[in-house]
Amino acid sequence: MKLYFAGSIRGGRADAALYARLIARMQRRHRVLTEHIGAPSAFPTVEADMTDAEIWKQDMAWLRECDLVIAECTTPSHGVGYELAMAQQWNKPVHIFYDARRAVLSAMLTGDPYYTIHPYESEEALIAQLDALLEE
Ligand code: 6K6
Repeated sequence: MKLYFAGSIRGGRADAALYARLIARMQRRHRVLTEHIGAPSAFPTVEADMTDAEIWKQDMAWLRECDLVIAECTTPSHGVGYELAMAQQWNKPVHIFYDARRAVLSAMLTGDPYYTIHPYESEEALIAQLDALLEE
């Protein structure tokens, strides 16, 4: 499958290392279109030469192309919220993961039956849920 992984960039990079581990896990059997989200630097340099308009255009093309959206939403992000709404508009299946020890999700996500929400309380539990979803 072609996966669109969404995670915070300008919303804060506290979970960037976690994103990288999740992306590596998903890449064992699937193609992750947005692998730069896990880049270790404060902001991904892969697209540093791109304007915001170019970033938006590229990301929307990948979102249209993907089979499934996986979002890690523990760190709140305007961009991820926007992507989740667009994914719904384009009828993409959306799975949202968040650390219930550290975050309370927006009611705009938990209240919308379109989204499949996966709270987790340890990284091991998160990986197990992700593997089950992707049938590893
Ligand atoms: C270079 C320097 C600063 O930012 C960059 C590159 N920025 C982005 N590159 C790729 N995707 C981005 C970028 N900014 C936002 N996105 C998309 O929005 C990603 O797909 C993320 O899932 C989401 C993050 O949004 P914010 O609001 O946290 O930035």
